Amino acid sequence: MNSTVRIIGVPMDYGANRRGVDMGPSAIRYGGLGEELEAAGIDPVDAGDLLLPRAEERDPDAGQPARGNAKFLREIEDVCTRLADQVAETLADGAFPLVLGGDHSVAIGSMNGSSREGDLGAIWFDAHADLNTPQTSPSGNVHGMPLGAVLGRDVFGEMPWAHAPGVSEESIAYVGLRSIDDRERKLVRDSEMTAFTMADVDERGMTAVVEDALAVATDGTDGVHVSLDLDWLDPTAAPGVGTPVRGGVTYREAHSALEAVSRRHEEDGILRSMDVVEVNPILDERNETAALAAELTASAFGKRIL
Ligand code: B3U
Ligand code: MN
Ligand code: MN
Repeated sequence: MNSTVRIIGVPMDYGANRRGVDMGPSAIRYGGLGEELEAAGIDPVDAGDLLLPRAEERDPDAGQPARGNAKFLREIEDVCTRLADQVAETLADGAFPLVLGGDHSVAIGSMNGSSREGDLGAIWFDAHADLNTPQTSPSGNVHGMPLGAVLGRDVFGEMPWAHAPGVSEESIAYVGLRSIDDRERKLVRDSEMTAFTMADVDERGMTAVVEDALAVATDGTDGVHVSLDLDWLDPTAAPGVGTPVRGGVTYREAHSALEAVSRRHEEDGILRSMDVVEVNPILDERNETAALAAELTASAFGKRIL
């Protein structure tokens, strides 16, 4: 990768089920992101963090949608609108936007900004499907809804800051799913998205699955967004996440997945934007999840063992 990487921190936890992921950007930087990227041959430029009000000062129900439950929606709209502009500006400057969350609702902003450059495919590395909407969500937590939002489902269809018309279902591939809500299962099954679960990873191996996911995300698009939710990993490898789910990806599988992404990028420059989300330093052990987030990002940008 030869373009400049611009790091954009989004210390937001409005969409999460508990506090702490707002400290993710600091923890990932402290975990060695700059050094790791330099080891990948990248010269990162840190744009700092977006400024946002503390959750305690806000009323989670003040911005509830016309139908359903979505906590802190007004605040998330404000942050994602600013983030989308910053991501679009980064791309216009010829740099690569690397967004550090924060909870997974930051992806609404990243993908809206990134898709302004042209049709965008996505690879969703996550234990969860994140396809809820305020109408289907069991929790009201927007971090379970970013794909529902960018696809403009239900009430999100009436919210231009959320719905990203440049992102279409058939260009999205999940890798590593293992925790899907009952109502959400039907949504995934009935969708045009490609879903590789942990069972597919077990059967076929990580590299083959990621290569197929890349084929889905690049078909008919001009660029790919990689969204890396650290709860994709097994909690033994990544304990510092808000919603750990056992049976996840191992340390080695995770690296091989992101290395497969970078190999494909070296061939045809497919990557356009990336976010790294859901690191919760309060629940972490000696910052190891944050350090792993930094390492995996470097693998995506071409860092190799030899
Ligand atoms: N699907 C559940 C749980 C969840 C989604 N994403 C995370 N947790 N991190 C929900 O609340 O929508
Ligand atoms: Mn997620
Ligand atoms: Mn998740």
